Amino acid sequence: MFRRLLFTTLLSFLLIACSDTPGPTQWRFALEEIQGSVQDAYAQRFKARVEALSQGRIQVIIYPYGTLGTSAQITEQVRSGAIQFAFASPGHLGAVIPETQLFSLHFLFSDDDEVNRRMLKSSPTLYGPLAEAYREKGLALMSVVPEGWMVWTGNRPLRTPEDFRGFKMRTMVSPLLVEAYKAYGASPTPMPYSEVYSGLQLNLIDGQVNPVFAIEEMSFHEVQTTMIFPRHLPFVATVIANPAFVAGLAPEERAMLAELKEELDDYIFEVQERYNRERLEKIRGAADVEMVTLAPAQRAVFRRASEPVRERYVELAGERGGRILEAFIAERTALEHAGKSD
Ligand code: 6CS
Repeated sequence: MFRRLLFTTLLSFLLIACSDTPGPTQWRFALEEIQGSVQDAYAQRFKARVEALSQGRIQVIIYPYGTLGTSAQITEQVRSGAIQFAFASPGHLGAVIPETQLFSLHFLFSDDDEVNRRMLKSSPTLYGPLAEAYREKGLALMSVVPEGWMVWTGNRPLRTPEDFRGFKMRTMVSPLLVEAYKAYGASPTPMPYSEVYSGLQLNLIDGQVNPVFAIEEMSFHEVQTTMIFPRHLPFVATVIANPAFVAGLAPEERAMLAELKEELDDYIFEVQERYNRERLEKIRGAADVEMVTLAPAQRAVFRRASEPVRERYVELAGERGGRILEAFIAERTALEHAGKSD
């Protein structure tokens, strides 16, 4: 009797397990940043909206930095289709897609944040020829996302290129970033994000560069005495997806992603501004960090020193890279002039 009951129970468990009541489709989204970051805010909102709009048919699983490996490994997982979505910072992707190193060129963006917001949201150059370069390397470019102006940190102020002499500046791993800091006379030291804190602590590097929110959440300010605000480059990340996955989506799912891109672009612009503002206050309250804002004349010296790096970009990114750079500058200039005549 007991044996028959056990058999029937096991059989019903097996039938339930094998029944074809479908569970939700899972979309995996990997981050290059930890929980509480700008990328996390983007992915959390993406998850909430996708799950609501699909009425639970799609479930989004978020993998914060540290769960799936370095930026390069995450990108590879998107390319292979193991995960569907990820953030990929051009600062790490440049060795694979040289054209994306456009976002590593200092003093290329406008001083006007509204111009930059509009460029990143809908520039025909970024979503045209740059997206084509991503496609050729097996990645779909879904969006280009701002994360805030980059700030240098060190144990001394960096006000002139002379201050950079012999300075071991940690950079992300794209080749052009190395050139960018060599142009100031520094000794650039590329390394993954996860090694920066210990690198600073052990004096393997003298400084690093990142937006304020990241400096705070990665605790870099605890092992540095000085934050320098040069407004030379906003941190830009790209959202990538597996192209075969995107091509296989139903038309209404693709339409949902296109709509969400617009919505999330506006959302994340506001979030990154708030996170950078709030965390600067947090750093001021928690640590005795010297804050140095470069004056226009000091920025002009760095701007001049950075100019030859544009030629290097064209050498690395080729003819299409050259066209992307020219078109980007033309678009930016047109938006700046339009803004002045409003
Ligand atoms: O410095 C880095 O490597 C990282 N910084 C930020 C703000 N996001 C991701 C990236 O890997």
